[in-house]
Amino acid sequence: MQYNLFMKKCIDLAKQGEGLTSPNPLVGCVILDKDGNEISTGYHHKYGENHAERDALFKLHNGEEKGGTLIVNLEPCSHYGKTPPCADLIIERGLKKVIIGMQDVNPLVAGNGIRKLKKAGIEVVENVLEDECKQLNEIFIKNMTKNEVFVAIKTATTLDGKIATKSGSSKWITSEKAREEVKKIRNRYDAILTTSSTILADNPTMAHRKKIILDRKLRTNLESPIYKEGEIYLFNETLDMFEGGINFIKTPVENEKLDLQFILQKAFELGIKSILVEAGGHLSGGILKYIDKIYHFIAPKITGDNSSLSCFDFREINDINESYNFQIVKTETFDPDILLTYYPILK
Ligand code: AOF
Ligand code: ZN
Repeated sequence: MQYNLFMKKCIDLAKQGEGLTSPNPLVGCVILDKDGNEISTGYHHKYGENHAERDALFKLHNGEEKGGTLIVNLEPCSHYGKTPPCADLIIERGLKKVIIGMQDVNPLVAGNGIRKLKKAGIEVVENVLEDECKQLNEIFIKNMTKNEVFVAIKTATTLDGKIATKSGSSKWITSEKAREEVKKIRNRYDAILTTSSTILADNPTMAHRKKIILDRKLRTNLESPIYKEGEIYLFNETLDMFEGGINFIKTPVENEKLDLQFILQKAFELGIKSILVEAGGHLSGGILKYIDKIYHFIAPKITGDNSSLSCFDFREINDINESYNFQIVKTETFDPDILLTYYPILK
């Protein structure tokens, strides 16, 4: 039997939890009865709530899952966390077969769930749509395997890679449709990150639960709209305190710039597992060496101005071999703009 379609469904179900499950993974689950008919679905709704497998199984009461198949994008857990092990529940409920997208990278699980199922005589099929499942949980994977925050950049440029004209006029480079997509992308990240330069130039609101603001010399007005809602982490070179609802975090400075590595490390310690950078060319350029992913909207416009601002503005290179290299994994259209999604290729 081909399980790809069911696994795709698990991924789609899992995405309903986007923005709500951090630091836990996105997980979806489909259950088939012994004849292969779909009888239940579930997903991990929110951090601390039932795991996907439990969510799907708890909808069934008459034992119709007995002898059936459970499909899930992440290995069922084997540990007692906020809930008892899903592997135990699957065994108890008498399922015969379990189809898994990827092994859990959480060291508490890491293959133990699969071993438990097999020991109980359940047939396990592994690595179905593994690449897609890994991409779905790329944040969780980086957090668990590297103990580091996942960092993405969102930028919006003209065809010639400019984010603004030299007078700074930039606010609406992309269309309404593209901006709607930006809201969805933001929602996947624990925090957005921006800089004093962007606040001073655009005075944006950037609606989000958590906001990281880099303002070395505390130049921004704390009454600006961006400070009005969400948890604020204000990285700067002098103050270290909590006041007026703002976490001021004193940050080391190098070459007149806040130390980005310190900031990312500190954010992770504060429980921020993923960051979407939405700033100008200097920060996007400076942070390039730490990033995991880029969302690049391109509007069909040309400013044709040599002194317009570039989206990644960080150094001069003379040799093309010194460039950062990327792999483009997706091209989408948000008419009339496009969105390129790409990952760095490590040299
Ligand atoms: C989830 N949802 O659907 C699955 C998870 O803190 P706990 O007790 O909820 O456990 C979290 C761990 O459980 C998580 O790191 C992952 O290893 C495993 N599987 N977690 O939040 C789920 N299946
Ligand atoms: Zn579980």
